[in-house]
Amino acid sequence: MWKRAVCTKDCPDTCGLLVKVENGRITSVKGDPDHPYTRGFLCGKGARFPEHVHGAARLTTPLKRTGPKGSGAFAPISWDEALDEVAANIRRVADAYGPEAILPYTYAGHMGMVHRYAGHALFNKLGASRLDATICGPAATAGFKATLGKGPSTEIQEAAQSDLVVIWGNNTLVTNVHAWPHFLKARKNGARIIVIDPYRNATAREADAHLMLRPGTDAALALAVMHVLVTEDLVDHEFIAAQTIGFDRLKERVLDWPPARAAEICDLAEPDIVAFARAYGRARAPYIRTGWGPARQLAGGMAMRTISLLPALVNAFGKPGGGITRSLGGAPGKAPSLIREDLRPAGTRTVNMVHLGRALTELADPPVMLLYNYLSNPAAVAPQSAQVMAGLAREDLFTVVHELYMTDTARFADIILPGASFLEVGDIYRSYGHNHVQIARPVIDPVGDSRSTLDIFQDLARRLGFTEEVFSLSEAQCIERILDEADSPYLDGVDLDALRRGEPVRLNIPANPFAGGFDTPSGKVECFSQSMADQGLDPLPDGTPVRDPEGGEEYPLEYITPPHPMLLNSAFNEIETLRERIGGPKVLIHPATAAARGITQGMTVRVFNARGRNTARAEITEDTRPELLVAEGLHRVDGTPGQGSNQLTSQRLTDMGNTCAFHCNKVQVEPVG
Ligand SMILES: Nc1nc2c(c(=O)[nH]1)N[C@H]1C(S)=C(S)[C@@H](COP(=O)(O)OP(=O)(O)OC[C@H]3O[C@@H](n4cnc5c(=O)[nH]c(N)nc54)[C@H](O)[C@@H]3O)O[C@H]1N2
Ligand SMILES: Nc1nc2c(c(=O)[nH]1)N[C@H]1C(S)=C(S)[C@@H](COP(=O)(O)OP(=O)(O)OC[C@H]3O[C@@H](n4cnc5c(=O)[nH]c(N)nc54)[C@H](O)[C@@H]3O)O[C@H]1N2
Ligand SMILES: [Mo]
Repeated sequence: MWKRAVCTKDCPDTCGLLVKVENGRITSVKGDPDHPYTRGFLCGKGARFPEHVHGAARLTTPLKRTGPKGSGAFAPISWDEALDEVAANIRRVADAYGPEAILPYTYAGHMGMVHRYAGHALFNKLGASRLDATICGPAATAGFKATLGKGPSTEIQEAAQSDLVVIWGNNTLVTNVHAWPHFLKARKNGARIIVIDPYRNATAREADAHLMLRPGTDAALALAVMHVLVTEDLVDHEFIAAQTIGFDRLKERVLDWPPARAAEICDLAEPDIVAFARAYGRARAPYIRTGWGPARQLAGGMAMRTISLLPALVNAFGKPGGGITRSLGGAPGKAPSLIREDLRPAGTRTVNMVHLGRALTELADPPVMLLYNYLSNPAAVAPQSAQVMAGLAREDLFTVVHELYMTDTARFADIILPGASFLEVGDIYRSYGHNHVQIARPVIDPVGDSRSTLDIFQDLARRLGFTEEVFSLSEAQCIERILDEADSPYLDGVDLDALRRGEPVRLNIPANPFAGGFDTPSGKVECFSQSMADQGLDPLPDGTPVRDPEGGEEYPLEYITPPHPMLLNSAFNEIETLRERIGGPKVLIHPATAAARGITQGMTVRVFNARGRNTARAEITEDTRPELLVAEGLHRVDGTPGQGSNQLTSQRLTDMGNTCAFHCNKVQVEPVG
C-alpha cells in the first residue's frame, strides 16, 4: 500500500512523498507525482528513507549514560525511569541555579510545525533560557528585507520565462534540485544560466558561465554591476522614480565602484564583470536565485542587501520571468496557544544558538547546567566545535538528547530519548522553496519504543506538574490550532478540506509578490536604508570585504563548508552504506596550493587555525581557487577529538541577523604525518 507523506528535512523543496508500507514497515519511498512543485522526483537521499527509518542504527529505547561523558557507553532504561530522571534534574537545576540554567537547543531536524515547536511551551513555562534560532537564515533575511522588504519573493517557477537566470551563491543541483527543471526550461527557450560562486560546485559545472569570485566579495561585484547599469544607462528610470527611495545617493556610491575596483577585490577579470552587467541590464527578464552562501559571511547582510538592489534598478519585477528568489511560503506560522510566550517570565535571558560553545563554557549568572537538545546535532553543526565539545564534556552538565541515532551530540548525553521519525507522526509542513502547505498523517507506528517529540514533552510536562491545556492537546488538535491561529492573508481562500485530506495546497501568495509593492518602512525599494542606519550600519551598499580577523599570516587560506549532495547538514550520516559511498571528508585544494605544500592527490591533510583542526582527504582540483579550501558536508566524527569541519569556524556574528559566518574562515593546510 502506498501512503502519502511529506519530507521533513530542512531543505527548500519540502517534497511530496509516496511511501510503500508492507507489514508495518516502510519498504520504498518515491516522489509524489501529484505534488505541483516537486512532481514525483526525489533527491538521492529521499530514496534512502527506508534505511533511515528501519536501519540498525535507529535508537529504539531510552538510554542512560554508563561511562565517562562522550564515551558512547549507555544502557537501556524504561521510559518511566528516563523521564523521571529528566524531570528530577530539571527540578534540581532550577532550584539550585534558577531556571535560566536550563538551555533548550533545537533546530530543524524535523520541519513540521507541530513537533518542531512542541517543546517551546514547556521551556517557556519553566522560564528556561531562550534560544535565539539564528544558525541559518537571519542574515540573508535581514539583508534582503532592508532592500525589498519581508515576505515571500519571486516564485521559482517564474524563472522558466526568464532569459537570464543568475544563481547567486546557491548550489541548486544539490540543495534546491526541484528548481533546476524551471531553469532548464528557461535555457531551452534561449536563456543563459550564470553561477556566481567561489568554487565550481555541481551547479556551476552545468552553467553557461561561472563567476568564480573570492568568498565574501559579492557586494563589491553587485556594486560594479550597478556601476555599469548606471553609467551605460541600463536602468529603468520610471520604476526608480516611482518605486525606490534614495537612488541619487546610491548612484553617488555606485560611481565609487568601477568594475576595475571590484575586479581586484573579487579577483575576477574586469571584462567578465562588464559582460555580466550588460547581460543583466539588457536581459528581457533577468531572474536571480540567491542562496544562503553569500550571507554566511561576516558582512553577509550587506551582501544580500546589495544583491537585492539589482532587480530594482532594471525593474525585473515588471517583466514576466524576472525577479529574485530568496525564501518562499512561510505560512502558517506558529500558533500562540501552542508556544505560550505569555508563560515565560519577563526578562528571561536569550542565548544565541551560534554561541553554544561559549554558553556551555563561559556563561555565568547562572551557568548552563542542563542542556536539553532535540532536533539538532550541535556537536556537528554549531561553530567552533572544540569549545562546544569542551562544554558537552563537562561532568557537571546534565544533557538530555532526543534523537533517532547515536549522533556526535547524543554520545555526550546523560539521557537519550528515542524519537519517532517523521513517517511515524502527523504534522503540517510549510516550505521555504515553494508556496505550498501540506498535512501528513502517520504512515507507520513509532519504531521500537520511540516516541514523538510532542508526546515526550507532554509526558515530561505532566511529571513536572504542568496543567495548562497545551500540555494535553493531541497532534491532530495542534494541527487545527496552527490553522485556526494562523492569522495570515496567505491562507485566505485556501481549500482547508483538501489540506486536511493530505493534498498539497497552494497558499494565497502571488507568483510575483513584488508587483504589489514592497514591505519596507517606506513601501518602496530602499536604495538608502534608514533602518540600517538606525542599526549603526552603512545605509548605502558597501563592497569592502570583511574577512576572518583571526587569520593573519599564519592562516592565509580561506575555508568554506557548503552542503554535501548526500548529506543534509549532519543528517544521513547514520546510514552506513551511504557513509561508505561518501568515503569520509574531503577537502578541495587548488593544484598550486597543494604543490606549494607537498600535498598530493588523495593524501590525508590537516586543515587548521587558532580555533581547531580537521583532517580530510585532499582532492586536488581547479574547481576551487588558489586561496580557497572547500569542504562539503558535516561528517560524523564518532568521538574523535579535534575532528569535524566546524572545528575551524567561529562564533563571530554576521553584520545583520546575528547569524553564523560559516563560510568566513582563515586556515592553513599541511600533510599529515
Ligand atoms: N544536499 C543538501 N541539501 C541541503 C542542505 C544540505 O546540507 N545538503 N542543507 C539545507 C539547508 S539547512 C539550507 S539553509 C540550504 C542552503 O542552500 P545553499 O544556499 O545552496 O547553501 P549554502 O551553504 O548557503 O551555500 C551555497 C553556495 O554558496 C557558496 N558560497 C559560499 N560563500 C560564498 C560567498 O561569499 N559568495 C557567494 N556568491 N557564494 C558563496 C558556496 O560555495 C555554495 O556553493 O540547503 C538545504 N539543502
Ligand atoms: N560548517 C557548517 N555548519 C553548518 C552549516 C554549514 O553550511 N556549514 N549549515 C548550517 C545550517 S544552514 C543549518 S540549518 C544548521 C542545521 O542544524 P541542525 O538542524 O542541527 O541539522 P541536522 O544536522 O540536520 O540535525 C538535526 C538532527 O535532528 C535529528 N532528527 C531528525 N528528525 C528527528 C525527529 O523527528 N525526532 C528527533 N528526536 N530527532 C530528529 C537528526 O537525526 C539530526 O541529528 O547547521 C548549520 N551548520
Ligand atoms: Mo539551513
